[in-house]
Amino acid sequence: SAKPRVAVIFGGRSTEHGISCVTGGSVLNVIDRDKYDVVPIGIAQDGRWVLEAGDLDRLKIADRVLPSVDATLPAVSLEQRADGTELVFTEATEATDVLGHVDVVFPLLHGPWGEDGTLQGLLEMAGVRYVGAGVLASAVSMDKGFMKVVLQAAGVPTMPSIVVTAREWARDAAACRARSEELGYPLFVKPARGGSSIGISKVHDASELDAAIEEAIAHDPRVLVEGFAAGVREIECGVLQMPDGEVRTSLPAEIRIGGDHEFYDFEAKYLPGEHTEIDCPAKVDDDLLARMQELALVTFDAVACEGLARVDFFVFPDGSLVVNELNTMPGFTPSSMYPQMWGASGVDYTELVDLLIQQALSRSTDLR
Ligand code: G1L
Repeated sequence: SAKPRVAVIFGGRSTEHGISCVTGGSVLNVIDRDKYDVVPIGIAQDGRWVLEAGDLDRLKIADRVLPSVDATLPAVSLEQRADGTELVFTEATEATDVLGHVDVVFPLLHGPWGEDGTLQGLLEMAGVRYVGAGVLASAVSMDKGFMKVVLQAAGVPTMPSIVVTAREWARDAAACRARSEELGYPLFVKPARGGSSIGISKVHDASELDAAIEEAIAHDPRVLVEGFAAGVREIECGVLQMPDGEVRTSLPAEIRIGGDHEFYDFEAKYLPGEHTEIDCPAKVDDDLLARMQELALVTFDAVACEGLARVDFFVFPDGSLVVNELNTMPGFTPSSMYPQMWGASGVDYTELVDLLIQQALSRSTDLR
């Protein structure tokens, strides 16, 4: 058939395997089957690639348990064929080519081997198009330390920070402590990579610094020590590239953290309602809105992002802005912030998924 074939890839070897499966289920649920041929591909927790069945009910939270990819499903593999530059998915258990060429991949994978540019690199090598950010933008925005370097070079305001590596810490912890303390307490200490909030601590004084750095090093040998922004509003903005290449920004949303949560941590993120409140759209005046949307675009371009991004800001009481992070793979269920912000801006979830696929299909597979 002439329908473009879309492979939705989800699961993966990450702590957010289950979230990724739920997201895969949501995306698969809204892709128009009259317009696209859809191939659901799961990556099991052990890294095996399998062909998922058409049954999408399985990819839902049931009795508070997240779904996972079943490694015993038929295995699929990628094969580069002499007759074409496109990716070929071949069911490994049979000689027949069951899937054939794939026109575009929708990669829903978090953390290492997914969000960090590695899957994107595999797809580039195979000459297959994919939704979202490319290799460099994915890798840079995954690493909070390198992200700062790029944003600062582009003149984008960020919170002051330093990077401490495991090697520097082992060689001269006192020097690392001194560099950290120049930022002033309280501090945030975070593993440089890793999307979720695991390994992050808020450090109130010198007595807590060593443990926080060691905890973060246990998750990543590169650690970001960052100044803490007290009394700021946390506001986010969606960026979406249209199939014609134009880049648009959404209305922003605000996260208000309550209770005993000192920041938007893992629990606050995944148990919404209990600890956080979301204002979507955020209550911002026209001036703040315009500055935020402009800075979101500058940030998107600074990392040469493509397709989509969620840009997270801190807004100081005087109205000044800093960029906290750019997320190339934001939460993407219908109730997640990014789809909600586009919903408030007139683009519903079904249309959002379609626009992202169309944008990816419009790309060239030549050197770019
Ligand atoms: F493909 C997109 F659009 F670029 C994309 C990819 C991945 C959007 C959003 C996500 N998000 C996720 O995969 C996840 C946050 C659900 C991973 Cl656990």
